[in-house]
Amino acid sequence: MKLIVAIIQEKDEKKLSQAFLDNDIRATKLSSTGGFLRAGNVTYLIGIEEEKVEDVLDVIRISSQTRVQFVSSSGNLDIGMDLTSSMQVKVKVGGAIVFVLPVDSFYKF
Ligand code: 2BA
Repeated sequence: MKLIVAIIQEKDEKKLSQAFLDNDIRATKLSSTGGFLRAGNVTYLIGIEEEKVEDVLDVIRISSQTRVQFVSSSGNLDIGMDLTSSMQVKVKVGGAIVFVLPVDSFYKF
């Protein structure tokens, strides 16, 4: 068995949760926050048999989009003055960040 940890964007959550239901994939949804953008995202925990891992990855891949966001970043202008300006930095987010971990044991009591 494997544990898939998938961090996805909130905008993809509805589509992905429906895809999990349609494909009979059991998942637990956690609300999470990106450490860099400090924006909400969603983390799924999915316990799955090893031979079905690729199927789950396909479902996540199909449901997750890459998006571009702009974040403000402060920078100093080197023109001999104590002047600080705010710059917009382009950041490409996602589609999904996925970890596949081994599971030693699985119990359901
Ligand atoms: P955030 O940490 O909010 O990062 C959002 C996006 O900002 C990232 O997209 C990446 O393009 C950029 N970014 C992150 N850290 C950066 C840095 N130090 N310098 C420059 N740009 C940076 P993704 O890579 O698609 O990540 C989306 C979200 O997935 C992240 O949100 C974070 O919540 C999670 N994540 C990404 N990599 C991770 C990792 N190695 N471990 C745990 N969580 C991760």
